[in-house]
Amino acid sequence: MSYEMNFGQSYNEQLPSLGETMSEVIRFFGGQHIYGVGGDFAANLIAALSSNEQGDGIQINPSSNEMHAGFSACAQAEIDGMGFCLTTYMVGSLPCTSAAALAVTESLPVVFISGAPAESEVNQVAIHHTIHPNASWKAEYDNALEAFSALGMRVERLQGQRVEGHPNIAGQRFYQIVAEAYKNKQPVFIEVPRDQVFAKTQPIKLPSSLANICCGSNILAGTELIVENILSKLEQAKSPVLYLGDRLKHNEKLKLLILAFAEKFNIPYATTWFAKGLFDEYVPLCLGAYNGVFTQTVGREYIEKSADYVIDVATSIIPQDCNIAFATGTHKIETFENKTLLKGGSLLEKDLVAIFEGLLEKNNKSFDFDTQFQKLKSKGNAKLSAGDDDIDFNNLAQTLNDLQAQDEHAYVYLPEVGNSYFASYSLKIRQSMLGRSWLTNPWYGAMGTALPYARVVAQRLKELSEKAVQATSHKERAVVIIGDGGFHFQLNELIHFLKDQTDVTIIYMRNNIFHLGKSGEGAIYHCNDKEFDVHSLVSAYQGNSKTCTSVGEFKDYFKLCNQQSGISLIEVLAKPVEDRQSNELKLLNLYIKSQNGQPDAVKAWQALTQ
Ligand SMILES: Cc1ncc(C[n+]2csc(CCOP(=O)(O)OP(=O)(O)O)c2C)c(N)n1
Repeated sequence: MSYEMNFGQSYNEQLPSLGETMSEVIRFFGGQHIYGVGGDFAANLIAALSSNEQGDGIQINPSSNEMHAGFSACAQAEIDGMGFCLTTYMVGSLPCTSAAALAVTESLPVVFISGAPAESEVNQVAIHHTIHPNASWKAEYDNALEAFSALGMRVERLQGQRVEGHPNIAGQRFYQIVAEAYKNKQPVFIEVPRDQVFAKTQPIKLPSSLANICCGSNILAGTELIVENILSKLEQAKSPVLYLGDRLKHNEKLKLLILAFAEKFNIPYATTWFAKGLFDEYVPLCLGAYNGVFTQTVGREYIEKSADYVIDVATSIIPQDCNIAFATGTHKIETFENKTLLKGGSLLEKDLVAIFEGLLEKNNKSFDFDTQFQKLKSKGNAKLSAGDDDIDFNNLAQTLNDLQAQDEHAYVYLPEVGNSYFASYSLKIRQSMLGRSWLTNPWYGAMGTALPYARVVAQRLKELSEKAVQATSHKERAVVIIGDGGFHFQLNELIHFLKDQTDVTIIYMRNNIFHLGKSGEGAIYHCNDKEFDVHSLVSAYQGNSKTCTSVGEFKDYFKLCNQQSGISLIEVLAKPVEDRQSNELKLLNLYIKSQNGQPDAVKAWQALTQ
């Protein structure tokens, strides 16, 4: 064991343990929290990483199960920039594969850390929690590594010293794998043998800051020429538009540069569906999210009728069906001729940063966006719901928009996959302290994430409001919109809102079935029972709830929820019928019917899209 033999006594005395190095690395990457579930193989890791008496460790938050821990780590990656999940070996890590697949798809740097058998345990005997039927003649130890690897992730089991006196590089490997997640915006999976947690490892010298972790500056050549080309196109244009994709999610620097560019030239910007939530939609230049016929805003009219040049930034390489208006042919930007594509190919989008820095150095014209937009705006005023209308998916977004318009505090929306997800594209969002006010997994589309996500949002809002200098009458609020099927997927996570003493409003869109995608009357679509009393459930969690039937009643109770602490739930009795659907779903259903050749639908679709 002795390093002294090799590098001398003073070197030996300053060696940290692997656990200490891991803790230092996690905190370097901004991780103050880990979401997880314990177990015998993770016990040493938990002891080594937990907050110490000086409070300079990490807070380990227990989740209801490992999949939820993984989903909460994904939410953490969305809002904190990096997520951390800790589980035990196999039984604990394998349930995280679903969250890991989400993280791969949504480009989230999440570090999945799993305990593992001690190096000295391997090859001696089959180990509990491994995949080992009683007829096996050989023990397998690597199934979790292989499972995560099959998702296309970088995986590694850290290893200790092989020969006495040799260096132990486990700490350094941990840093390198975590840094890789950060640079590539992809999850990684790391197993840590339990006997290595307290073993000494070679000390590492962390970079001075995250900005210095890698890759030098932009190495793609030709920036000057690209900048000149964009400027000359701007010179010709009257009504340019920036179209922004979700690769901006984790690049605050680029986001700020683009905003500065938009302001300097007075160019409006829209996002893809997947980048919704990144920008304050109350800012005059922000046109909201655009997705062809599925968008019902004045911003869409501007894009389709006025725009004559599009700068498309940080959108995906391959067209993604739901982001290009479900291939209905109505996504005008997808087929726009006069367009510059800036996809970004460098790590941390350094190529795009260089281009926008270049553009900002130039003095160019300021476009007359405002008068053009005002003209369109005065024509298309949204129809407000009467207060005595029944509240349902058809008027939910408008109702919430009315509430948000009158409230300076942002609602951070967490729409769950199902009808709620589609309805949420008509929400107009304010900027929140978190930098995100609409959070889901829009591309992967996994049900079961809204409460694990909302837990993280509610925790961060609580921490930030406690730190805020001025106490406000009420704070920003996490608002979950969720079907009953989706709610019942994950309601065990509610216990953590009670335990964490955090606040959330849950809009429970109850229709007693898994409605979205329902195709038939089979038992499989029945996710609820009409006798189920959601109010008794909420009161078990010490929350408040009410069934609201009219728009007016919903508004009054929603405002009251904003003042209440803990869990507030609004039950809406949603009718699974066509005219109660959100605009987005009505259109999607119409399109599907017209594709199926139903004559009325074909006519209606043509009228809509001509
Ligand atoms: C993990 C997962 N399982 C299944 C699906 C497929 N799916 C999408 S929406 C949906 C039904 C949603 O029902 P509910 O939550 O009740 O909301 P509703 O559509 O009725 O408003 C299902 C099963 C999915 N997206 N993710």
